[in-house]
Amino acid sequence: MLDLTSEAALIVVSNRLPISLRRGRDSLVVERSAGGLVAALDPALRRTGGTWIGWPGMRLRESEKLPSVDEAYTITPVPMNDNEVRRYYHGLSNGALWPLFHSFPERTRFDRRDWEIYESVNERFAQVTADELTRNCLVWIHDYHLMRVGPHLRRRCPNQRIAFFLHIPFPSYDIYRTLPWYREVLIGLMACDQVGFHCPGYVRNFLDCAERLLGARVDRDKNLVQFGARTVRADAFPLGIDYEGHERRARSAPHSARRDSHKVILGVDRLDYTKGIPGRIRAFERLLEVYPEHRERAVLIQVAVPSRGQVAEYQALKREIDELVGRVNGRFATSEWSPIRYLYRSVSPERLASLYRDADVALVTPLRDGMNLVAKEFVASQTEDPGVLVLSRMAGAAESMHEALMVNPYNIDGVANSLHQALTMDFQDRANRMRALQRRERRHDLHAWLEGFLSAASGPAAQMRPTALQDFDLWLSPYLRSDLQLALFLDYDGTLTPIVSHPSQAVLDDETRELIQRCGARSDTDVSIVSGRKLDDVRSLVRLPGITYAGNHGLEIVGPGIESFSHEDVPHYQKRIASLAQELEHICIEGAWVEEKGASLTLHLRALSHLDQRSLDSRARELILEAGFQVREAHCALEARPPIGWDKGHAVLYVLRERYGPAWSENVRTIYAGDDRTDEDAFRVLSGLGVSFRIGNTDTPTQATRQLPDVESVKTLLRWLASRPEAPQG
Ligand code: GDG
Repeated sequence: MLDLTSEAALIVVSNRLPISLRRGRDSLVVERSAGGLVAALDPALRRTGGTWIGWPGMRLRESEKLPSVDEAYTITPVPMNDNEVRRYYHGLSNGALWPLFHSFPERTRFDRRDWEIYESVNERFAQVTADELTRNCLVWIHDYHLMRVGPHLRRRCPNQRIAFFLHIPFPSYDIYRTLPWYREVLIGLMACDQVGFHCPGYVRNFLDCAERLLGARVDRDKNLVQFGARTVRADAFPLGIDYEGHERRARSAPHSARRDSHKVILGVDRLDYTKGIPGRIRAFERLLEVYPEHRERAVLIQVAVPSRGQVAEYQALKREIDELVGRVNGRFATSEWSPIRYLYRSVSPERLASLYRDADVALVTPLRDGMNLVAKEFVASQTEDPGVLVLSRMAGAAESMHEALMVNPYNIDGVANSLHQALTMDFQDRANRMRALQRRERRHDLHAWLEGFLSAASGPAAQMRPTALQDFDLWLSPYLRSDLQLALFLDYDGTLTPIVSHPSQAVLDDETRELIQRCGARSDTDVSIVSGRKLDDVRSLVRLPGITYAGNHGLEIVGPGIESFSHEDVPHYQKRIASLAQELEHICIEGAWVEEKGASLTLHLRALSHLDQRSLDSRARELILEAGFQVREAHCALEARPPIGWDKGHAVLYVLRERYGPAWSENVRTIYAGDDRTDEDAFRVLSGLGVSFRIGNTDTPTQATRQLPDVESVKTLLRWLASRPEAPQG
């Protein structure tokens, strides 16, 4: 377990820093940022010390440094240029992810260029973070702006403990899958050790998406996801507020000289379409229509803090609210009373505390909200005559604040009725409800949240139970049919044997050989080994008769009942590969070596340091391309392949057509297991037609149906296939 009391043990990474910069007349001016995230994390870092990494909100000039800030922790800025702010922040984060994650797919704008900049800005955050790491620290990434930091950081620091918290909802599978980069974003979270959400419902959505869209293995009892060899824990940590701080501020906040004789209904939000402000105003209008006794007796005070003003959607929303406020005030106002007081600005914490304390009703009606802290702050600030909370069921806060009057913000009549109920509720009922709400929020406050998240994130690493036979029952039983033959394709290195430093050490163990033999001996199963190795090489390693072998990524194929295949262009490229091999050997440094494989070759880089790999890699690529071959990446290796347009996918199709005819997909079930990028060609041709497994870790999207962690789990697959009941003959 990490000790987070030690110095600099926590590194917080978020889009914005707890301070914002502004260019003053002759120097930079530092201002503290407001908002839920800062309120939550600042106390954590003050307690543990550490570093907060984020964007300072403006572009620093070359010569400018961040002014020194008297903080209990270090602040490290991540620079961004205007185009990056436009595409990463306004474009992808707030124009695509924000609406999608709040279940407004019709408001999303997907632009590939935004995505590319999002990816590169996330990589920069990862680089800055990697430079700040101290021994034994915890990196805690926040929110939807930074969902791709994980893999970039993991690549740089494979053993770093990384946690992530999402402050907004995680949408359902049906909505989430419309994101063009759904795989990349999920893989981004899979690089973390602990992922946190506000509510159990968001955790469920995330687990569903990981299972259905990535083929990850999910344990819903323990909230674990296994993706490749990584296990990620996903839990709900409902955010609380600094309860005592709000209570204290409410007790000392000034009372207005003229106590309002009206009942006050309060709304406080960033001006955002998720917050349901227009619906709230309409519900108040309906209240005045249907319950005229509230005319001249109730006012709605709506604080709307300007937000994301550059985005067209937000400008349109502002106009809509202006018009609605004008309409309702014009319709009902008298010379003594105006029904809506609309404050389009931020108010000071003291003023906010007075507003919270003196409100009779807090009207919190988001159409969707990750949590909603306003509801909680209102409750903590109710230090005098108890008021009533009217709360949207669509806010995460509704999952725990049971004593609020719950409303559906889309049902305007319903909200108006609940408002009436709140305004006319007797003292005893108000006091009972408020006491229960306060007790809960006091107990589950910000400190409890921090405690809970940090102890989970710094606790022992999660381990999923090994892949078991019952997993394959679930995944394969619905697919396989007793009246159809099974074609089983297996890659060799990394699938049947672990990746080792030299290919000659990749020897098949007896148990695996026996399992393959048992599968091959079944009358209902045909086994093929598909490898990048030379045909003779793979055949002599597996040493099993009666099965099909495809060598050299399928350029050569032999097997029972099919015509042997050797691609017609192979002899031509065989001649040219020898001279390329010589050139590559010439540039090899110690630890790198060339394996000739007939018409192709592999440059092995496994034994080199990361730095040496990169420098040799780029020189080798040039030589391979100059020689007229294609470059393919493999596990710590580069392959030179003849530009023949033939790969493992073609090989699989050749075997399937040869053996089962052109309409093979109606006559046979197909399973393919492979660990490498070269296996992606096979996954692609089988997508929708067969089941494929990608073995081991990958931080790049795969076309495979499912992920398996390791060679051991492939053995379990073989054991399941070898021992499943055989259909009676005849
Ligand atoms: C995101 C999620 C989740 C508002 N107006 C003023 C002001 N505020 C403060 C409130 C509160 C914060 O801003 C708003 O927090 P919310 O939770 O209501 O909403 P988001 O900003 O959308 O926050 C949300 C949150 O992250 C935390 O995870 O709950 O679901 O969307 O603290 O007090 N503060 C001051 N003046 C204002 O005029 N001083």
